[in-house]
Amino acid sequence: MNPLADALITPLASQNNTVLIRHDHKEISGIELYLLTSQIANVLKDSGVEPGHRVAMQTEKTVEALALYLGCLRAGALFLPLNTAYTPAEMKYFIDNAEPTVVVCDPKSEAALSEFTKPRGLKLLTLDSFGKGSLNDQILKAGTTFTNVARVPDDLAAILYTSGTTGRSKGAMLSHENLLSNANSLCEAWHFNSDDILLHSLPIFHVHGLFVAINVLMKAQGKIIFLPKFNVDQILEFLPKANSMMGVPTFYTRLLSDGRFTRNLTKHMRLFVSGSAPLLSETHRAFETRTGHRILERYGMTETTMNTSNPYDGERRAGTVGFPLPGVEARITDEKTGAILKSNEIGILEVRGPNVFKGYWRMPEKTKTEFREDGFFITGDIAQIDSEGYVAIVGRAKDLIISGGFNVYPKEIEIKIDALEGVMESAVIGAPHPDFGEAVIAVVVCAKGKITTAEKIQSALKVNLSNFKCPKAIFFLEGLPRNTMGKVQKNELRKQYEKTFHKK
Ligand code: MCA
Ligand code: AMP
Repeated sequence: MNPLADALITPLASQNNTVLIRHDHKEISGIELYLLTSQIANVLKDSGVEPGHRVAMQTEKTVEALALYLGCLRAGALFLPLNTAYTPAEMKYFIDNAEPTVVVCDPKSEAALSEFTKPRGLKLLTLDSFGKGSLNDQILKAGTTFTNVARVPDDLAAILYTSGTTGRSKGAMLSHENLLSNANSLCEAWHFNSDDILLHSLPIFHVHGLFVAINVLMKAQGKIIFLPKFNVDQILEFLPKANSMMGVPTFYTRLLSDGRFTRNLTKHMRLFVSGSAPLLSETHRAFETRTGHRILERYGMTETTMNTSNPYDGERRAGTVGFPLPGVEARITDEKTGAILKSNEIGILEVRGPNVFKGYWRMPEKTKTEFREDGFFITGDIAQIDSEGYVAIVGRAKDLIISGGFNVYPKEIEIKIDALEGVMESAVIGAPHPDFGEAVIAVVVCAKGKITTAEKIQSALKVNLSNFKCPKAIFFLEGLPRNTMGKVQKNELRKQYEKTFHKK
């Protein structure tokens, strides 16, 4: 038994029909993809990967990268996908923390990454955006049969890093059961079956693109139009071939701002799903007015995969994330006392179910503080459940910015800004942004008698920090607003700078 491989990968072996359609229109059959996963599982085994070992990947989105995920499942390894925007300095932390046996990277970052993979004796393989590189060289020489490594539902399948309020990233450990139970629930909830063709333009290094989109379509044995990234022209080109799409709100606002995205173009579509960040009610309404489709919004987290979803058949209510998925329990508690609140009361959202992760990698103490004694996981999202059971996310207790679906924890950036020459302190906040929903801005106080500039700060940050985390605007103040306890009043700053990205 290998729960995920049995459910998602084994059926490919007898699928002669197309399962993936690439951006260049090349079609890949189930059998071809299955063969590739066998070869990759053999490459991993020959590279010393044993069950439970980690395999890290920071590459562009290719069929080979997807097959690496599937090959890891078959080999009993833990897949560790990493954002392509991470700089080598950021990558070093993940590699030190997760200690993968194999790291697969883009050839462009091979030299930088080998500086720390080599001394640690880790195997570094490359995979470029055309699927070529040293991983592919080994694939070509590898055996084409592989017997899946046996796994039980509680065994880990993946580690996905999520940043934290302390600025240190934590690896969320997800088991076979976590991922499979969610894929099963979503297939049922969203009526996916083998007739479906999903337009896939999300990255595959996060839960949304990988475990929601890929696992669900593979479980349903549907087809995936597998695009390297979100690009409006490409979406418009492939929409007529698809019947469903999943995306972050930025995808939908970008499509709406293009006149070619019409009711006619979307009339054959069965489903549009949104998640990872709040979908504004105005976007929900504008989408319906333009296309006649009501976007189905759902809610999840790296630690839990999907928790709630608006109904497929019932009312998809704008501004809500629907009902808990089958098997998932949700409740609202008082942030300070932990007391369970009644319907319509606002508090912290807690969830429990087979989807909830096994804890943070090598952080047992941190894991403990995020769970209640009765097994509920404290999400850190502020929510409300109405008398009909609809969950609405109304805010966040955690200091988190979600920009275009990517999470940014202010602390990580504040630490970096505060360490710069001429800076006394800083506060990093999110400001409403027409494209990204929220964008990162920094408010900086210069050190006494010293002066620095926004340009200096930007260029210093860009050396080691992912682009999406770098502030899109920097402001200077004489001092940060604080309450009587000395805590920085970020709400005041958010109000002061809320119009930063307003369209003129
Ligand atoms: C790119 N940039 C960004 C972002 N993406 N800045 C802030 N936020 C971003 N998300 C930077 C670029 O580096 C560039 O910087 C500038 O902004 C303009 O980039 P642009 O070309 O417009 O961006 P893009 O390449 O088109 O990407 C935008 C995107 C992408 C398509 C929205 O960010 C994306 O695919 N987001 C999806 C994220 C996602 O999958 N999240 C799911 C997480 P410069 O000008 O300096 O070069 S999973 C999750 O949250 C949970 C579990 C859930 O519920 O799903
Ligand atoms: P991550 O840790 O990257 O998985 O991000 C999870 C966070 O994204 C959640 O805790 C929420 O704050 C947010 N999120 C995901 N989906 C939604 C949604 N539909 N509406 C509002 N926030 C969301």
